[in-house]
Amino acid sequence: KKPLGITDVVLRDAHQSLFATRMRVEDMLPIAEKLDKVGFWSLESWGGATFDSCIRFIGEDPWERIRLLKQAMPNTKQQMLLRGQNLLGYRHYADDVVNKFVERAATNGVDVFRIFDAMNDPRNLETAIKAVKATGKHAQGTISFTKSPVHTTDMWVEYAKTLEDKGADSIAIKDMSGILTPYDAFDLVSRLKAQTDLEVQLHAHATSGLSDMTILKAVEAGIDRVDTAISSMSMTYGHTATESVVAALAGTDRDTGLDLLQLEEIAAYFREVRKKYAKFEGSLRGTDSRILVAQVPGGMLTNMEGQLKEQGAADKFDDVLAEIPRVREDLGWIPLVTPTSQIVGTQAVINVLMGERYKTISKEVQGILKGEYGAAPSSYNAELQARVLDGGEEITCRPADLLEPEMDKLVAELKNLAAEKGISLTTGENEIDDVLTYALFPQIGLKFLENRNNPDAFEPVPTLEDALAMSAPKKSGSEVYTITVNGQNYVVQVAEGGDISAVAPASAAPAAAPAAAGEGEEVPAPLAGNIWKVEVSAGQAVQEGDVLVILEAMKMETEVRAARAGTIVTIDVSEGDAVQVGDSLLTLA
Ligand code: PYR
Repeated sequence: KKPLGITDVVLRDAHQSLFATRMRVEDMLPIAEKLDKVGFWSLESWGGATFDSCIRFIGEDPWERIRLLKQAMPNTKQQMLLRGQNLLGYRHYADDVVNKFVERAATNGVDVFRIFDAMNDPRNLETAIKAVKATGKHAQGTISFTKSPVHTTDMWVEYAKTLEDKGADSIAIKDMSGILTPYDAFDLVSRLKAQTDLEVQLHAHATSGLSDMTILKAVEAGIDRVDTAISSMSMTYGHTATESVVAALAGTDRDTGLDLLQLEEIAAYFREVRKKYAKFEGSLRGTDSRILVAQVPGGMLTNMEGQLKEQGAADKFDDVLAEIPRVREDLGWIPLVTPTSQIVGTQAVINVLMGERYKTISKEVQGILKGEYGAAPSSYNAELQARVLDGGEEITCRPADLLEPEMDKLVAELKNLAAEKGISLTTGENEIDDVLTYALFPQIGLKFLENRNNPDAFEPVPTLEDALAMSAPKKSGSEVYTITVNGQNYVVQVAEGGDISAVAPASAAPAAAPAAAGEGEEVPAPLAGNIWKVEVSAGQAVQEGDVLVILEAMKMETEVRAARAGTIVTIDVSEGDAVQVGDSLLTLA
C-alpha cells in the first residue's frame, strides 16, 4: 500500500484562482485546528500572489499571516509557492535577497518551498533551491507545464533531471492552465518516476475540465502526491475537489487515508466564508474550453476580466484571448505563469486596445526580449527583438549573475525613507522582514508599511451583508441612467412607469475637457492606470518616438511615446495620479 499524499491549496491557490487572492487570515484561523487534524501531506498557504494581495488590497502583513498559520497548525507542513529568482515579485532579485527571503520565510513558518521559473530556465531556480537546502526545509523543483510546438515529454524529463542535479527534493508538475491531458500525464509521470529518484507531485487546474481525469491517470502511473482544494473552494478556475479524490481512491492501494466526514466540516466552513467574497469571483460557471487553445491559467482569467473591465473594454475579452498565443509565440513560446502570464496578458491587451500590435511594448516584454528573464524555450520574433535591443546585446548568462548584492542598499534605503516619512518599522527579530516587503514591492510595499495600522487605506473587510446587498436582483423593467448635474455625475435607476428608485453619485470623473484650439493636441491615456513617471516638462521639444509618460497599468509599465515631433504645451497629470482611458496626459503642439 502506498497512500496518495494530498496538498490542500485552500489557503493559497484556491482563493487566488477563485476570488482574486482576497481571503483574509481572520477567515483562515477559525478552521485551522480542524485543518491541522486532517493529515494532509502539506497545506499550501503562502506565496504566489498572497504577498502582493496582502499589502496592496487587504492591508495585512504577510509575514504575520504565515507566523499565525504556522502557530495554529503545528502538525501540518506549510507550503509556499516561490517564483524562483523573482521571489514573489515581477523582476529578478540579486542572490543575497533570494537567500535572505528564503531564510526568513523558513523561520516564519514555511516548511515546503515549491520553486518554479516562468521560463523553465533551471539557472533561475538554482539559488532558491540552495537557499532552501541550507535551511533544512523541503525544496520542490517545478515544471511550469505548457504546450507548444517546441515542448516535448523528453524536454520535461531532462528538465526534471537538471533540477534533481541542482538539489531538488521532489518535482512538481505545475499545470497552471489545466491543459495536461490524462494520457500525457500518465506518460510524463511514468517517465519521471523511472528516470529520476524524485518524488512527483501534480498541481492541476480544473478550468478546462481535465483535472479529475488527469489526476486519476497520474495516480495510476504512480504519482506520489497531488494538489486538491476542499470541495466548497474547488473547480472552475481552481482545482479538483479533495473529497472527490479521497472518495475515488477509498479502499484501493492508493487510499489517501483521509476522513470524508472531517473534510465535510471544513467544506461547510468555507462554503459560508466564500459568500462574503462574491464580488471578486469570476463569471465562469463550469468548464471553459477556450483554455485549451489560449492556455490562460485559472488565476489569470479572473484578473484579465477585472483588468479589461477597468479599461472599459470587457467586450474585448475574446480578442485578447486570441491575441495571447500570438504574443507567446513572439516571445519564444514561454509558458504562461506569473510573471510571464501577466506580461504576455498585458501586452495582448495593449495590442488589442491600441488597434496595432506592439505600438507600445511594455518594459517587461522588452526585458524578456533582452534576456533579462533567462532563456526562453524557443527563439524570439527576430524583428521584435532587434527593435528592442536597438543594437545592444542579448543577455545569455544567468541573469542574476549581473545583479550586484542589494540587501545593504535596501536596508539603508528603507531606513532613510522611514525617517523621512515618519514610518515606524518593525523592530526586534523580525526587523528585516519589512526590508524584504519593500524589496519585493518598492511602491506598494512602502505604502503598506506607511499605512500598516490604518485599515482605511485598504479595501474594507468584506461582509456577508454587503455581498447579499450586491447580489439582490434589480427591479424588473428598471433602467439605469447616468446624468450630470452641475458637473457631478449621478447614477439614477428608473423603475418601470418612470419612478426614480435609486440615485447615487457616480465615481467616474467627467471626461477631460478638450484643449482649446491653438493650444495643441491632447495625448490621451491609452490604458487606465497610475502615472508612474512624467518624462517631459512643459516647453520641452520632443521627437517622434520619445517617451512622454510611463504608466503603470495592469501591473506593468507602459510607455506613452510621442506620435510626432512637437513641443509640450501643458502637463495634465502628476506622478501617482490615477487616470482613466482617454484622460489627457499632456498637450503637444
Ligand atoms: C503565482 O506565482 O502567483 C502563481 O500562482 C503561479
